Amino acid sequence: MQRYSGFGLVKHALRHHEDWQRQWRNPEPKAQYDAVIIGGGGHGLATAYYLAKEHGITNVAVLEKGWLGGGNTARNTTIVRSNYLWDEAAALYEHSLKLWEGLSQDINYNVMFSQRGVLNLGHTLQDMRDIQRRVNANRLNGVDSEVLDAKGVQEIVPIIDGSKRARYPIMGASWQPRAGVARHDAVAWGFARAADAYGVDLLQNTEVTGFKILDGQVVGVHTNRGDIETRTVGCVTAGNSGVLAGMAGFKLPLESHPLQALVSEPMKPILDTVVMSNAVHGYISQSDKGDLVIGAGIDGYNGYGQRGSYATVEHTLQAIVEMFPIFSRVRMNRQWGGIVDTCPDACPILSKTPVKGLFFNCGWGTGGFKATPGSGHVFAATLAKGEPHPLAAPFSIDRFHSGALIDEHGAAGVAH
Ligand code: FAD
Ligand code: PYC
Repeated sequence: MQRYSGFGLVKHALRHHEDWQRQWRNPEPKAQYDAVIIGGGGHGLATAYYLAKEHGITNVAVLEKGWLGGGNTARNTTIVRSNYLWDEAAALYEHSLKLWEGLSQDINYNVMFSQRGVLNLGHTLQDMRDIQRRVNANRLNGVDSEVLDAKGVQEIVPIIDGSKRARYPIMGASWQPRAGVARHDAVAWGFARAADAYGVDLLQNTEVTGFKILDGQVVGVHTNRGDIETRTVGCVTAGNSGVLAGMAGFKLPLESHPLQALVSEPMKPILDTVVMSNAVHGYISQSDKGDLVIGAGIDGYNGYGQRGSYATVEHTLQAIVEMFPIFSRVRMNRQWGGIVDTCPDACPILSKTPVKGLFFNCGWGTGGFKATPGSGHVFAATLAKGEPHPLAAPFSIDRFHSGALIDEHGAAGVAH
């Protein structure tokens, strides 16, 4: 892996943008791998990286039907936090947050992780009771979390409308100082480059079209580039996971919905933290380029189109302008959508399946970006050992039979 000194960076900045070194190889598929990961998003790439790094399993392919990071990974609003209510979820997301804190160094790629803090606003007495409960639970689990009153919110975000005239006046917030944002495509590229350096084959434009299953054991996958043999498959396909489960002959309790985001024209620095409101349904931060990064709620219908409806954009922008009248004349530059896979309890699935050797990592819904390193880390251990990592065990599909659901609707960034 090439490391650049300060001088090297200046040299590259002055040079024409030519002869760039490829960040990863572009190999032909082999006939057989020890493990195949389906889905070249952040979670799939992180899984491949940790399989190689932590478990010495390097004869691995990541099969991606499009381009690496082109799914939800590079379509999200990049919010990273770990302030979940229940012990199982807090442990998983906090594990991830700890990995974020050393990630740029670990993969030698600047993922621009910025711990600028996240505010989850409360607008009603009931919101504030829920915030108090969640902050207490967070603190018991060693997750940094505080309750702020309205004045405390205004001190952190002076430009927010803290007046009583707002439709939903701000009564306070939860505040997680270690939370923040990261550059999403850099996360995919960084994991890709680091996995490739261990010898993992990253196969883009390679779509899985079916599974080869013999006596209840997966023995390979069919792809548009031919068949590949393997006895270990990790399926990490987010909004397409229901489709992949169908190919393997079982159903998962998932619904796929469009979720959209938008960015404004760039501005001088004005907002140095992340503000989220479930009640008015909008969240906002400012990127290092200066654009406001704004997220909406899901579109209520099911769909696989990577775009959302205009009505949702309108609703979200109303919410943002209501909280930040100062932004009322800012122009929006771009808008896009992803397909999020939502579970009934707003928690992910990290699980064995009825097919031996076939594992699923999905159901992250509207909130999986923050989990990227942690999810990859525990899923790699699960694939390597054939048994769930202790942090993954509560997220098995068995919970939908046993009733041991982990209801994180309150902590999910976007209601669904
Ligand atoms: P993806 O990045 O979607 O990767 C799955 C990959 O599988 C895709 O690249 C797809 O092409 C590939 N694939 C599918 N089918 C096949 C097949 N048959 N063969 C081969 N490849 C296949 N989360 C947060 O934590 N914070 C946020 O602020 C946040 N904001 C969001 C905002 C938006 C608008 C959206 C859409 C999502 C947001 N999320 C957020 C959720 C987050 O983006 C996802 O949970 C996370 O990125 C999922 O990562 P992944 O690697 O599992 O999926
Ligand atoms: O899970 O924090 C989150 C989130 C924010 C925006 C979308 N998801």
